This record gives sequence, C-alpha cells and structure tokens, in this order.
Amino acid sequence: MKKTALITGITGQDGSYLAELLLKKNYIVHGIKRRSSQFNTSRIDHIYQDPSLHKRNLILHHGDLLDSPNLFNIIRNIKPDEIYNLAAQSHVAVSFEQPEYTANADALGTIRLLEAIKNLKLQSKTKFYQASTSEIYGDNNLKKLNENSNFKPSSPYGVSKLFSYWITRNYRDSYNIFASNGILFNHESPRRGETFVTQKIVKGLVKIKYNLQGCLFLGNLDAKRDWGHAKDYVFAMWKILQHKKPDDFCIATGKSFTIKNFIDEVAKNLQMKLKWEGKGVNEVAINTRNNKKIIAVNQMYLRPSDINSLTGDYSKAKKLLNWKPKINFSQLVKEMVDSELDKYSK
Ligand code: NAP
Ligand code: F7E
Repeated sequence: MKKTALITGITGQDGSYLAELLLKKNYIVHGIKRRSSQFNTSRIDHIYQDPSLHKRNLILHHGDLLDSPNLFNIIRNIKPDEIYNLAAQSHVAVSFEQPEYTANADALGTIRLLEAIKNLKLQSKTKFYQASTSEIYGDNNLKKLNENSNFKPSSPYGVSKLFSYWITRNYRDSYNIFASNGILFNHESPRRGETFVTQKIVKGLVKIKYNLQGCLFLGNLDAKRDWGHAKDYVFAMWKILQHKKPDDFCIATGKSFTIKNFIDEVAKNLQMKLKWEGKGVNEVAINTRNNKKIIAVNQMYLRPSDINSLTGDYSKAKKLLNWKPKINFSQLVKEMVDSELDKYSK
C-alpha cells in the first residue's frame, strides 16, 4: 500500500524538493497551493501531472493556511499518513511589515492543521511535521545552538514560529499526535526565493558581471548564518517522521559564514576580484577590474532587529536519525552560481 503525504507550501523551495523526494519514495503526494492571478507553480512544473490522467501520484488542491474549513476538508478527504506543514510567510523582514498576517499564517495556521487531525480522530494514522526554524533562538550568545538552547525570537516571524513550535509539542503531549518539529537553520538552493540574501547576491553579482546592473544594495553585511542545502534538509524532514517516536531536532551544518563571506565566495566563482572599504553602513565592495563600487549598504534593508549570528549543532539528528549534511558551503554557492549562469547561457 502506497503512503500518502500532504505538503502545505508545495510551491515553495522546500515543498518542491520534498515532493520530488516523496515521489521517488513511491508516495502519493498531495500539495496545497494558493490561488494566484498568475501561475505560481514554476518550482514543481517538472513533476506536474495532468488532472485528466487516470492514475496520478501528485495531486494539487487550492487552499490557504488562513482557511480552516478548506484545510479540514482536504485532510478529511485524503486522510494522509504524513502532513508536512511547510507553508508560511517565510520572510523575516516582511514579517515586520505584516506582523498580523504572519502570525495568522505561521502561528494559527499550525493550530488549524493540528485541530483537523484531532477532530477527525486521525491521531493513530497521521504524523505531523512542523517547519520550525533557527529564528526561534533570536540573538543568543551561544556558540552552537541545540534542542535545549533558550528561545528568544526577535521578529514577528520568529515569535509566530515559536508559537507553532510549542503548539506542536502541546498537541503531541495532550492528544498523543505524532507531531515533530524540525528546527532548521538557513538552507538555500537554486530554487531559493529572490529576496533572500543568498539568491539576491547570486543574481545581483551575475548581472553585474554581465554589465546588466550597476550596484547591489544590501543590509547588514556582518550577520552570520549557518547555510545548508535544501535538498539535504528535506531528507531530514522525512527522516524526522520515520523516527520511532515524535521528537524535535536541530538540522544544521555546524558552520557559519558572514554575508561578506558569501559575497566573496560568489565573486570567486565568477572570477571577480573585490576589495572591501569603509565600515558599517558606509562599507562598500569595489570591483578591482574597473574600480567600480558594486556592493553598498542601503538602510532600507536593515531590520528593526536582526540576529547577528546563528550556528546549529546537529548531533542529536546525527545520533538518532543518522542524518548529516552532504553538501557544504562552497558546493552550495557553486551550484547556485552555476544554475544562474546556465539561465543566461540559455
Ligand atoms: P518559501 O520558499 O517561502 O515557501 C513558502 C510556501 O508557503 C510557498 O509555497 C507559499 O506559497 C506558501 N504559503 C505562504 N503563505 C501561505 C498561506 N497563507 N497559505 C498557504 N500557503 C502559503 O519557504 P521555504 O524556504 O521553502 O521554507 C519552507 C518552510 O520552512 C517555511 O515554513 C519556512 O518558514 C520554514 N523555514 C525555512 C528555512 C529556510 O532557510 N529556507 C529555515 C527554517 C524554516 P506561494 O508559492 O503561493 O507564495
Ligand atoms: O537574511 C541579512 C539579513 O532574509 C539573512 C528564512 O528562510 O532563514 C531565512 O531567514 C541575513 C539577515 O534569511 C540583506 O539581515 C543583509 O541577517 O536571507 P535572509 P533569514 O532572515 O536568516 C530562516 C532560518 C528562516 O526560517 C526564514 O524563513 O542576511 N541581509 N542584506 C539581508 N537579507 C535580505 N533578505 N536582503 C538583504 O538585502
């Protein structure tokens, strides 16, 4: 008997890689996508199956985390073995502009799904994965963060996700639902959204290389992040739900780099030489080939509060799930740059 999974956020970076993984594992995959005025399925078009096909193993449903009856009906009709709740307003800076919407989707959305499992009495059938995040730690002076570190989120996004972290644990303890949190540190890929800093840097520097853009404006250049590859991380999500009991796991690489380090690595892959000058908001990078300023800070990209440094400790996942990241920082950057260059050569 094939397993059935429901992925919220299937059109996002992680949803697309997870759908690929589960299809390879012979699951029937259901995904929730939002109605939009233009197609929003570019990340999953390569696995799309026409609804007129007699037998399909990828089925899309219109839906929204803000819409309880819609979520309830989808879950009642499918009765999935596994639900992966990946849908979210996932941009930290945007969460300061839309705090109420972010809380509605990222905090209450999780309750809506857990309530459906509870009220449909699916406790003994349906396992639940919650996409938690290193943003729940906030600025924590610890060198490496693990499942026992303190939580002190510093954005409406982080606060909403911390609510979801606790409600997932609460429904696990109160109603015996197999509900687990994956506390994932930043993960990227060629499918990363264009407004996250890694993809913004890759796309910006490639354009600069081809003289299609002058200067790239960024915010906090000194922030440090632990960047892994989304493909490795969706494998961890699946492993978390295959574990013998529900639990919470940090998924990270254990190494962190500054935004400037990321820029230097991208530049290296593009055979560009940069020279850094100035400090703080006046810091700039100069292209040594033509002496042009190509990176500068624009204060509009600074957040009301930011997290200076995040590094994760994945030893629990390594020990209990036998999971470890396969793709390192330089391989990740190379893949993102090569994929962008490939689009231009095409
Ligand atoms: P993403 O690319 O931004 O994808 C988010 C997905 O959620 C998209 O499919 C989006 O649909 C959907 N969505 C947004 N609001 C929704 C709503 N109200 N109802 C239904 N669907 C909605 O994010 P990602 O990088 O794949 O991340 C996946 C999950 O992991 C998110 O929950 C994120 O917060 C969390 N997370 C991400 C990272 C990371 O570094 N990537 C780290 C830790 C945790 P549209 O395509 O229509 O916009
Ligand atoms: O910012 C700094 C920014 O937006 C990283 C989400 O997937 O990971 C992601 O959240 C750092 C921050 O990711 C720009 O201030 C500088 O310090 O790429 P980001 P994020 O905020 O870490 C976590 C784990 C999630 O859960 C989230 O869903 O880079 N930064 N200049 C900038 N960031 C952006 N976006 N744009 C800039 O111009």
